[in-house]
Amino acid sequence: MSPSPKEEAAALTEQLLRWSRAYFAKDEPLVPDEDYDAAMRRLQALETEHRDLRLSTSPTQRVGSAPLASFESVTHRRPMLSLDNAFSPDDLSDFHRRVSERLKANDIDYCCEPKLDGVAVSIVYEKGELALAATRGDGSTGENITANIRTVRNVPLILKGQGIPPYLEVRGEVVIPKDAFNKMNARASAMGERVFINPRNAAAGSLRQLDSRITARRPLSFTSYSVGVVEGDLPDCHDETLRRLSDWGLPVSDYMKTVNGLEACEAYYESIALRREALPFDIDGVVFKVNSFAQQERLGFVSRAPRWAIARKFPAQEVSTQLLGVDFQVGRTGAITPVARLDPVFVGGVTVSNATLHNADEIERLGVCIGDRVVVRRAGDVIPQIVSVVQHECVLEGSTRDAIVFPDACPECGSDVDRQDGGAVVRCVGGMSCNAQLKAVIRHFASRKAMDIEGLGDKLIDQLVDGELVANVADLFYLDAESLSELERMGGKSSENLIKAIEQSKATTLPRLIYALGIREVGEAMARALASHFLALEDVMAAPVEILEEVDDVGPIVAKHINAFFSERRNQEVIAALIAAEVNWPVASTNFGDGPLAGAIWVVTGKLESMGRDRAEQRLRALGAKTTGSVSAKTTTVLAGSGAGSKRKKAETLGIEIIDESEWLALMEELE
Ligand code: I6G
Repeated sequence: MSPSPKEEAAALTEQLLRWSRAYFAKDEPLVPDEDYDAAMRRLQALETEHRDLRLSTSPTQRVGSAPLASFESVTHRRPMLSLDNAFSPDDLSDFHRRVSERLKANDIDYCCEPKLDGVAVSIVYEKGELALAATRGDGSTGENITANIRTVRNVPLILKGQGIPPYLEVRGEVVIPKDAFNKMNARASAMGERVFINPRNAAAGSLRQLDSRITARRPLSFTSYSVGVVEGDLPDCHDETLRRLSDWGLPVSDYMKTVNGLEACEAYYESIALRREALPFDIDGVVFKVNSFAQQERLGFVSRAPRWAIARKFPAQEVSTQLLGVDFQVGRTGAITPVARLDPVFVGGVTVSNATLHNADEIERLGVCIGDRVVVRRAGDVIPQIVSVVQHECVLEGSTRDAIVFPDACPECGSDVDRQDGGAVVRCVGGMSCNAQLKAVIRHFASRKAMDIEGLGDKLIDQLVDGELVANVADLFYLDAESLSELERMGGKSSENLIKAIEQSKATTLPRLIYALGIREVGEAMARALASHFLALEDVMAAPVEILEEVDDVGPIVAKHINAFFSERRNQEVIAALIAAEVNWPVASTNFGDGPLAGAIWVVTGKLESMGRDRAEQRLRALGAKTTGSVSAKTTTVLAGSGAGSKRKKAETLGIEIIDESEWLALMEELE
């Protein structure tokens, strides 16, 4: 007998919850995405047909709901406090001394966690069901963002397991992981939409949406870091409590560790500081908490912060300084970028004297003028940026507060400029007759991830272009050692080495070549997607806009850029000249199952830093490998990302080769 709609909906709900828990909480997908999507569509259809089956806890309710007029206020039953900060080893040892003195003990266990740079929220579960979510606000009163939090994929709508308190308030941080942020911004820019300044702003902006359907499209992720009001039983220490939350399906930090004493806290701080750049999300320090709740209670609070916790902050990534002036730089697509000249400041571990101001829109958004005191942010390897104006003041002697005026002509070649996107982007129309554009094009073409021509540095490119030895990228392959040796600081040996490096670069791959061409908005990932979709350069070149749009992540704007690039006669001539110079790449097989990994069976597990698992599997399949979701004796290799669990263990037991992400990326470089 076939199940009733109610039974079918219940079974689908249970299955979807189990799958999504495995995917989001444990990072171990149980089924392919297509199966998940099909089950979700079936449940949506059932709920549309039978309205009474649509429960607030249904997995279908994550897609967002009709916009709110405004957010209601929520008074926190227990205030959401802030944390005291430690900015130096001395501050941390003072904290430990205070704790030890008050507890009259030296032997103190601390639970350590990275401090996520996101948005603090409180989520209340009543009888195990998500009932209310609120922002921190001023600590006493926040905003009701329940509809938005429901859309965050790793926040369970219902808790599972035993011993769940009837009333449980969980507190934690909502962030957007760095990788997802970069993809989201790349997509936004390909679609011609506004990009976000950093992951924290993007997370905050996403939670502030009155329309939760918009929030649902943002890659938000929640990590629990403590509990608030709890009616029911919990363990008697912090780390056990977090483990209990995790058992109930709530995400907690993978990096949590309990240590004993001050030295171990310092070592934890150092180890996280070293891994900071490689972590999947932005952090601004680490938090140390006295682990025992009894000891926490004895320590109590001082003003608005607990005495039992401290945030040891990393050196500032944001500092303020004076904007001294603005230069205009011409990039490889002719875009003229305003670059701020700053009074040098030490930020994020280096001295910064320049920062990007992006474009005219950004200058208007910031309301910044020359002479203003501005906040500069430097995170990781990204170009420092100005995030806000502190105050409109002018301390430059004898000068006034000057508006930033875009040039009417290209500052490099004097060509006219074209104003696009409502004036936000100003572009030199000079093309390759503008030496600044030509130099930038060659720099990109020769760069490591493109054609990888070793030894072709900026100074040399300047000389090649200024001396009219090179007028396009193909000309590089027609240089000879004799003419090179006449250039400044280029002896016979260096010239020969460069010619050798240029010669070696001819054997390339299709993704590298597509990336090297420097098509607007086509980064490495998109070049790979184009290559694996079309397999042959001629097919990418001939593809109309509609066909290009079928490729992963290629939106209408990028499709137009790609099509326009290959329609340009000059570009066709340069590509013909590259091929005539014997630039070559392996021709991809259309028959998956052939290729360097033919016969191999791969399993991809855990979290990858550089891409999603789907994309990694696609790349393996394009090389002929078969990919499966579970490890068996037939598996040949397991690619284990961070947090890989049972699959890794099983592979170890079976003696199957396990490789990590960096080894895998190196292998891909070699094989693709
Ligand atoms: O802002 C915070 C970030 C991380 C916290 C926090 C935390 O624990 C890992 N813990 C507490 C208790 C508070 N703020 C108040």
